[in-house]
Order: sequence, then C-alpha cells, then structure tokens
Amino acid sequence: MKRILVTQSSMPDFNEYIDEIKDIWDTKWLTNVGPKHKELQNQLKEYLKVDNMELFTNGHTALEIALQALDLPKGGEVITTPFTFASTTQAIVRNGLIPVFCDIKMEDYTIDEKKIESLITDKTVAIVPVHVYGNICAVEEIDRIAKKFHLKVIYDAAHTFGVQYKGRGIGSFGDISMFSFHATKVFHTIEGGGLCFSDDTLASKISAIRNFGIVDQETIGYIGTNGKMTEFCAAMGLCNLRHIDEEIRKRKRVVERYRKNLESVHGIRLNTVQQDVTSNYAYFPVIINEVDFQHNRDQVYDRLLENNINARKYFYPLTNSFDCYKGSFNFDQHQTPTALYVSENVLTLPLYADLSIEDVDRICEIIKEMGD
Ligand code: T4K
Repeated sequence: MKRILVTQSSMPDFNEYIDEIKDIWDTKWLTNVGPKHKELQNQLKEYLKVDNMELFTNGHTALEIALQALDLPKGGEVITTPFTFASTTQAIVRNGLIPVFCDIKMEDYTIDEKKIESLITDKTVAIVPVHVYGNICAVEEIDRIAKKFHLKVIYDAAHTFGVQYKGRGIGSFGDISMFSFHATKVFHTIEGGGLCFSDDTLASKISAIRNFGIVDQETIGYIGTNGKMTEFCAAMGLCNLRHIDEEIRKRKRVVERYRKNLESVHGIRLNTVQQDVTSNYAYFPVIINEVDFQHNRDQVYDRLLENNINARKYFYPLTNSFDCYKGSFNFDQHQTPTALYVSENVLTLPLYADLSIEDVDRICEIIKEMGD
C-alpha cells in the first residue's frame, strides 16, 4: 500500500538546482553571507513585501535572535499561546523570558486578542502571537494593544510564507516576524528561516548576533550565536522561489478537494476561511468532535495509519504541558481550555503540492466511512 506522509518536500528539477550551485565551485564561497544569500534576501524582500529581511540557518534560531535583538529584560513576561510547535515557547524560555499563556480562538486557533489585556502586568514586555497553520492573528487589534501598553510584538509567522492581509505582506506587521524555510514548509531552503522588520536600525544588530556578535574584526558588540544560511541552502531557495506561485496553486487544489469532500461530514470541523487574507494553503487541520462523529481523533489517526496514511497531531501536546518546564514554571494547560480542546481533537491531514486528487479522495473516504 502506498505510504502518504503528512507532507512531502517540494523539490526543483534536479538540473535546475545543479545549474544554480555550479558557480559555487568557481567562487569557493560556501557560507557567511555570500552572493546567493544576498540574492535570495533581495528576492524575498520583494516577494514578501517587507522593508527588511535577514536570513538564518533555521526559523527557530531566527526567532531566538529576534527576541534577543529587542533587548527584552530577563525575567520579563511574554504573552503567547501554547497551541504551537515547541519552537515558539522554547525560544522565549531560552531568552530568559517567562511565557504567559493566552487562550486561542475556536475560529482560527490563533491568540484570542480579547483575552490579552487581562494578562498584562507591570512585568509584561512583549507579545509573541503565532499565525498558526497560515491563519493570521488579529494583527490590527494586537497592534492597538501593543501601542497602548508599550509592548513589542514578535510574530511567529513560521507557517505564513507569502500570506497577505488586505494586500499587505503579513511579515510587515508587528516589530519582527519570523518565517520558517524548513523542508516541510510551503517555501523552503532545506533548513532556513527569515526575519522581517520595519525598523532599519535593527538590521546590523540582527546580522551581528547571527555571526557570533561580531560587529567588525575587532569589535564583538553582542553575545551572539552562529545562525548563518549556507550558499547551498540559499541556492535551493532561489530555485524554489521561481516556482512558488505554482506550488501554492497546487496546494489550493488539494485544499479545495478536501473541503468539498469533508465540509458536510457531521462531527468534522474544517478550518475557517479568513476574510481579506490571501492564503498559502500551508496545512489542512480538522477537528473531530467525538460525540457527533462517534469516533475520536486518535481513532481516526489510527485508522489512517492502518492504511499507511500518516496524518499528524499538530499541535499536541500543548507547550504549557511540556515536561521540561516542570519545576521551573507553574503552567497549567487547563487555563487555556480552547487550546486544550483543539490540541486533543485536531488532526492535520496530508497536504503537499504533488498530493493527487485520487489520494485526497481515498483519505476522505476512509474518514467518511468511520462516520457512517
Ligand atoms: N514555529 C512554528 C509554529 C513551527 O511550526 C516551526 C517549525 C518553527 C517555529 C521552527 O521553524 P524551523 O526552525 O523548523 O525552521 C516539522 C518541521 O521540522 C518543523 O519545521 C515544523 N515547524 C513542524 C510543524 O513540523 P516534525 O518533527 O513534525 O518533522 P518530521 O521530521 O516528522 O517531518 C514531518 C513530515 O515531513 C515527514 O513525515 C515527511 C516530511 N518531510 C520531512 C523532512 C524532514 C519531508 O518530506 N522531507 C524532509 O526533509 O517537525
């Protein structure tokens, strides 16, 4: 039986990549912000409609550097959500900051902006909302709250490559936005990540932190790390960017088929289509309501697996239940009940550009048979 995983990396044509990397053998320039890095940075700035763009070895390192670059005081509280990949919360904690968990909304699984203000204390320094699955947060309201309370906003935009809101690149909201260019993402550089920001003065600081804090050969101005993207990764990005519109179009086709097949199945809730948003069709999450569907999420997961189809429980467990925080923090996942409900009932179905319509139909048939 054919194996279908939750996603599959899109690859450029083999020869296109070989052509793109050929001149690396002439220049012998492999990393440390080489010509391919610079070219990709410029092209991404334009594609994502942002003022500044810096590239990194991966999205997580980029997020850690973003938090560091804003000089948030150690011990400061950061309002965020637990319904996300481990990276978001780990980046906050690894910066010596304290996550304060806000619940999410049932409509789109992003931070519930109406609950943010009640979590603000005199220790709050920032908000780290997540544009989860490519669904965007309430950016205008978050902006209003941040201005009122003088807070920084760093978006985890790992899932929102190419998403626009009212014609504006999603990376242009907040102080900084982080995109992931991991192999599993809509756009990838094998491993990679990017930060977008509007304050031009941050560029030199962020790039210095990315390079061990080195400002010039005799000045080490920041406590830095090594987060540089290699030329081979940048070359993969240059190839993939040529085909990004086609990639998103193919994903849209898959998503539309899923919607058509599953929209009227009793007990299955589909992701809400957001107004004024140009989607990138990054993920296809479904919520299984055990009472109405008569099977729970884990049973659907197992049934698909029996058929060699590996859907995933993104994002389960919640980050506010992680073992690694026990002892250091008193997080309680019951304080974010909507996030808890979603994480216990969500399944993200396979989605990638080359997933065939026949395979989508087969996945949906297996699910529908369970509900009959
Ligand atoms: N913030 C959020 C909200 C995120 O979702 C992520 C990453 C980050 C921050 C951090 O960004 P990065 O530092 O990663 O740039 C995967 C990805 O590794 C991770 O990037 C992603 N989120 C997360 C949601 O998914 P796993 O542990 O589920 O990966 P894995 O190895 O199980 O792969 C999933 C499927 O992808 C495989 O079943 C098959 C396919 N695949 C995987 C790889 C590695 C490929 O087709 N090709 C590949 O090379 O985390």
